[in-house]
Amino acid sequence: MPKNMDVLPLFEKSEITFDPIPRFIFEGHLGTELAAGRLTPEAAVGMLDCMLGIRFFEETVAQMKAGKFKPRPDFRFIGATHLSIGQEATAVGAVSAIRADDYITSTHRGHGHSIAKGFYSLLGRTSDDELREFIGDYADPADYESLAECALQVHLNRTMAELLGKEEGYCGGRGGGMHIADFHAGHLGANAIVGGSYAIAAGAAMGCRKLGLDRVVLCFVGDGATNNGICHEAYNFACQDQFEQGTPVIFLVENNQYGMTGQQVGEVTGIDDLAQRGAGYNEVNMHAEVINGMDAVAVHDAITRAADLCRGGDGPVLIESKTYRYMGHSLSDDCTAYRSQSEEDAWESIDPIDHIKRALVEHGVLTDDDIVERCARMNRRIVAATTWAVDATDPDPADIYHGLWVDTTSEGIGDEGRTPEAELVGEVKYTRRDRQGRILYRHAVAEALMEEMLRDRRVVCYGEDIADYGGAFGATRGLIEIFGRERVFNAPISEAAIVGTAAGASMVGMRPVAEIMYIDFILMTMDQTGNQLAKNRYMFGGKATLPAVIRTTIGGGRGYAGQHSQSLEAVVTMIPGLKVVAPAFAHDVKGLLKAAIRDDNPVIFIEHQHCYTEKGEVPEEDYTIPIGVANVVREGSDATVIAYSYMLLRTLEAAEQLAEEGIEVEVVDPRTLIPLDEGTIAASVGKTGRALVVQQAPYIGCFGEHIAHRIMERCWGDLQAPVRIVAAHDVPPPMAAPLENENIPSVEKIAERVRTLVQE
Ligand SMILES: Cc1ncc(C[n+]2csc(CCOP(=O)(O)OP(=O)(O)O)c2C)c(N)n1
Ligand SMILES: [Mg+2]
Repeated sequence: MPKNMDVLPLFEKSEITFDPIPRFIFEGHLGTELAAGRLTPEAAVGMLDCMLGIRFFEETVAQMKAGKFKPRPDFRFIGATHLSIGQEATAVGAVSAIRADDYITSTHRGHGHSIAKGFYSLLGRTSDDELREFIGDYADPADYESLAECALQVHLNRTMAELLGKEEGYCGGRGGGMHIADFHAGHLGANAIVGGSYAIAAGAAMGCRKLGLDRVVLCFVGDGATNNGICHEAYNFACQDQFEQGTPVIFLVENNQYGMTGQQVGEVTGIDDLAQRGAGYNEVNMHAEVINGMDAVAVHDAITRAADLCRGGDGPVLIESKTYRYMGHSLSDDCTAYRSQSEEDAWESIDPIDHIKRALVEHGVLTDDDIVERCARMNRRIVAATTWAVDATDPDPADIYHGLWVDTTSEGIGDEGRTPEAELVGEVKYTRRDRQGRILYRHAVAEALMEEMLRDRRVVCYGEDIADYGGAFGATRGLIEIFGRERVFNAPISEAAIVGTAAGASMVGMRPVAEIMYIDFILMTMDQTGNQLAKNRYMFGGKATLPAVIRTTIGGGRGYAGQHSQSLEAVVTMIPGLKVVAPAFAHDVKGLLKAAIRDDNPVIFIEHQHCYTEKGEVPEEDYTIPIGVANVVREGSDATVIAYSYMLLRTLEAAEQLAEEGIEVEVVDPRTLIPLDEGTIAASVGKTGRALVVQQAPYIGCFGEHIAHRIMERCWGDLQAPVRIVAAHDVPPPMAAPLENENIPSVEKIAERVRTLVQE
């Protein structure tokens, strides 16, 4: 399907121009907002309360760190102490301007974001039932003057409990303060990887739009994060022209002037305002603007307008909020090495809390006495929350696996999830079978995708060149003709954003299938794959569900050398939280890909470029193959060979040769590496007493070592020889044919290794 426009060679003299990017255009104040009805007096008081909550909460963290929390003087705080004192107006002004059902992503300096999102989501819960549901068993409403007051206390208690690593914390103490998430409140998670949440937010926003949810994602990031590659990938991803209805994400850069110590202006960037970056990504400068982050009312104004733009289909929006952290990067940093007293004084003289207090009195909303009373009250809440959290339950070490995997799937979705006929842009077509009912492995991949996209509207496919072109290996060919560009689209060459957006989209209810062309490029995605996709469920106490599939390929044997021929499965198998599947046959690839798409855990699905052109019998019907179940492909009694992906095909050829010599090899295909079906492998080795693992990756640190080790642990008494491994050499894949042939295990090498094994 050709694209909608031709790109013609037009070389007329002209210049590229940018519209100006506004700075500090808000000229109002609390009075103007109250008069215009853009803020109610209650909302303004809520801003003060929420800012006080953040400040007292963080001051209490500092007290605990110093062993000076009076009610529990012996308690020693462990964990990170990135305080946002000074920045409260940005968190509160922004979160108060979005809806309770909107989402946020946050940072390592995220206490303020969490407190504010929970606070405002409770304000959005108006019914008693909703409040009671939130309170649960965490408190007795009878002890409080109102349900709302009780719910607020529970929110503060559970936030502090998470910082202290307690079971009652929002994430059961698995994440702590740097990885707190609160799914009641649409808080998709704080991120201790600087910039880590950029693509999660863009993906969540894309997901909201595709799911027809009228929601906005507010992505908090620091100034330091804007210099990380993922920032640029995420800005571009969110701005793509092909997303005609925009991406409803607000990137809110909290510019507190420093990374850890690197100064944004004059040192680690070449620009004075990070909003300027918006000009690089779309024709409207991402609606970028610079705002006064020390004034909650100004922040509220900007984010209200930004959310309106997003909901109206004009997102994304980039807002730079100028602010300042009063304390060090963490409590172990006293700041004197890199910033001056006069600079600190200048910012502290425009303190956001003093500012709103003055404004509330000036505009007759509160009296000085009211403010004293509100401060005392919030202080009592924070002391109560901290005492409660210190006394809360330590997680039981026996529960260490809690939250790693989810055991649900989308099996039961039924007809309501189906793609309506009217949404199809072309005819549903199966690949024509040959006389033996066979099709190519790559056709089986496409067929699995087609069936799952029909079955479940939430499934979308994207990746580099996967749309009109059908992917570098033709495995997605034909899908765009059936589902159109809304469901099958090309991604920019932004591997990290491809994986990160898939993670984010899956967290809001999509079931994305994203493609990374070669597994070599997965190294470009390592933060998104290893720190985000893999960990978000566990770190968030088992609350997040990430039903995303990352399809990728292994190749080799074509002279593509070091960066296009690796077998990097061990890079993903070593990260807990990812399922890893590597089928060799057309029948398996279809059944397993369908199972992977239905699985509610993230799956790295590894196809093999040499298998794409192999034929197999594949039924033209809906079937799945369970993840985590190995297949005894050939029975034998003399030795067990465990091989997966393309190495399985070579092993089967070797087994044929060996059979002619009278050596009967049992061949086991694990099909899934994580979870590994150790039982089937152990049963086979128990029978044959000898095991050889064959794989295409280099020897050191390979997944085959893990298989070999598990065999030794489980089958020690039955083994008649050491478990052996046939692997590539410990070199990057070389280009020259003789070297590459030497490197990738050949049929002859496998057969020879079995011959010696059976004699050991
Ligand atoms: C990818 C990554 N690099 C470095 C760090 C170490 N680190 C933690 S916070 C931080 C500074 C981040 O600066 P910024 O984004 O401006 O946020 P701020 O701390 O100012 O809130 C650094 C360098 C990290 N956590 N992640
Ligand atoms: Mg910073």
